Amino acid sequence: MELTVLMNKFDVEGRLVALQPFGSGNINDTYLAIYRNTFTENQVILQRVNGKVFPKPKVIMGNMHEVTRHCHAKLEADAKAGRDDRVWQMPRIVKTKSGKDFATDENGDTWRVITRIMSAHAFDVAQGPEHAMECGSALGHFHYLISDLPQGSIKNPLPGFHVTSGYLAAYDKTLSTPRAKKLLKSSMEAMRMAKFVAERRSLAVSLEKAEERGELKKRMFHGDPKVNNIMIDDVTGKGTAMIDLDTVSPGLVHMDFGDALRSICNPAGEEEANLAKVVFDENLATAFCKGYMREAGAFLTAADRAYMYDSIRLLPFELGLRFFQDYLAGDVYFKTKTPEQNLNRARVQFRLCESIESRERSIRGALKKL
Ligand code: GN1
Ligand code: MG
Repeated sequence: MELTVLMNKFDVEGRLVALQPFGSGNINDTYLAIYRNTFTENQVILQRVNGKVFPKPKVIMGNMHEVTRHCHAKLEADAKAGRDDRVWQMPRIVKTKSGKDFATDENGDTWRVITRIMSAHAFDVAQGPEHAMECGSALGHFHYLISDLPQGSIKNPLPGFHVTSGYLAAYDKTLSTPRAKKLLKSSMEAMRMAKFVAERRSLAVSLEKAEERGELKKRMFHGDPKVNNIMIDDVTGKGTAMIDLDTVSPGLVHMDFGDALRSICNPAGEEEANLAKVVFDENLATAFCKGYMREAGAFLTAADRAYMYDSIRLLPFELGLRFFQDYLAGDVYFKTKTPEQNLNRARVQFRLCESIESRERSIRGALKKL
């Protein structure tokens, strides 16, 4: 189906004047659509939900409906009460002309339209400590927003998501395929990375074990709070919204904390080719934590705090493992433009993990002061 025909199924005021690819997500296909009438303009985001990654796109949309309904009500009540120093925002689902939350094309693919947060941008890398602090505030505030979203109202969007032991099992299975064996044999770099994984297997499950022992409890998490999913107001420079709500579900908030830090504290970004540039920036981490604690510090338990370092170390390891496994499996999950892209993404995350390990004492010290 032509994109414009698809777009026309949704109820947006004005005439469609532009429709172009947008953003840098690794999973869904995203477009910006601009509508105008004589007086004003409407900008919305059109997205195809990746059916290979999300086997049940309808579940994703049902969850998004629940999350936005819950959070919009809370945001409006807080705004009325004058609780905050800014207007926190969250995208809204734009209905189809027949009143549905999504449309389906002739291939059975699910398409949705959401509002764009205007006069705000997300960045692919941290711009400096102030930006990092605003990212922390935005994630902390988001955790506050979803903290009382009933766990039963959300269906599992992506079974196995952020279950590191499951990623290790998938990796082991891939390792035994002829394709992976060949790739490993022909590349010293890939061999080195396999060794890197092997040396960290037991540490990779530290959070899962803490949860099994009952030390850590599931709460609502975002699932994908990387820097380019955090919208910053163009005018004030303050955080204004978390976007990409597909994976909001019950999980350990540590996964969000670690994921945000692995993304924000690596100013070289996820696609850097020069590994020498990949370092964990502790100044950015301190700034992020300051913002996060201001919004979310009150509901963190002593046990939550005790596992913060582990989460900072775990998330780059886990993402590196996911990229590496996908490289060995033939790039079936993450979108790629070049054959070695997933391998390089994995190298970056593993390098970041090493950088964190070499700073363990200092990071733990800083965490204690929070
Ligand atoms: C994927 O939605 P997107 O492309 O921002 C992935 C995240 C990774 C991220 C790394 C559902 O996120 O887990 O951290 O790539 N999302 C899913 O860039 O797997
Ligand atoms: Mg995502």
